[in-house]
Amino acid sequence: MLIVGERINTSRKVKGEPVIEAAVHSRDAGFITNLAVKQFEAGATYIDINAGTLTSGEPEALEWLTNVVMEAVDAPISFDTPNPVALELALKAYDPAKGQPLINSITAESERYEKILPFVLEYKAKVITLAMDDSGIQSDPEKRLSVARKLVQDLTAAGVKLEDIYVDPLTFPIGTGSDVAVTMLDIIEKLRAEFAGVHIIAGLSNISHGMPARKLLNQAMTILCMGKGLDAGIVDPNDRYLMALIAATESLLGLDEYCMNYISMSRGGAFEGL
Ligand code: THG
Repeated sequence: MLIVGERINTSRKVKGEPVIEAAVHSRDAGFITNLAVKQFEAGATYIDINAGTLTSGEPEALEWLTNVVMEAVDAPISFDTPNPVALELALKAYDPAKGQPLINSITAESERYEKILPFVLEYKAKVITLAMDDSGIQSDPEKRLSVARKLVQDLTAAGVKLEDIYVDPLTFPIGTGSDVAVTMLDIIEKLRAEFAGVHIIAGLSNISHGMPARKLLNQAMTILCMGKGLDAGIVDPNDRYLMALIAATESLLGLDEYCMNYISMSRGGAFEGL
């Protein structure tokens, strides 16, 4: 599974404190460097950066984060913003030698689609598509699926390769309705059946928002989604138990030939104490 490390996000709180936002405000490069290095060492392929809570100054903050993360690790970046100005400034600062950038995200909302698509093409980026349009987010799985389908069709018609598209079915907190996880699993299953070559990604930590023992819900949801065909996740790679479960699940799903990766992780000590 492609792991996108979620920890550099100004909305994240540690013990109730907005520590990431504070570090971005004070341009504390050491703090951000540490988050990037720890996630990379734990197996994140992409490092997501999100400065969305900054009401003003998001573009400069995202540009600064881009430079700090590039300095810290040899990993490509996931640019997590709906703001085209912030996205452009960050992409301009980005060195493609770090790998193909990931634009997080585009939607079928007409204005957002038109503003973001040129960056996907110009920077030959991978792109996450959120299944929402001008009517908002549909709770009906068939309707949400049809928005996802249209995005895949429009993007491929515009010249984006299927393998560069990451469809995001949208993860709602389980506290907002007891059917939201089942709906999401249903959408993933149908997407996988319809588009064999597309990637499916989700911000899995959203599922537990507002709940106790969040990690358990995140872990369970990640495994359920993988069973339906999810092949990428915006997750906390520093949750060792989650990373171990992902490796175990890949073996069980036949995605890890001869369990080579599972065995080598075990030999390397990744499961010690679990
Ligand atoms: N889809 C896409 N992008 C996304 C999301 C998505 N980007 C943002 C978000 N959702 C994914 N990232 C996070 C980051 C942190 C948390 C949830 C989702 C989170 N963190 C805990 C908190 O703030 O309380 C802290 C957990 C910890 O200790 O690290 O909830 O759905 N495309």
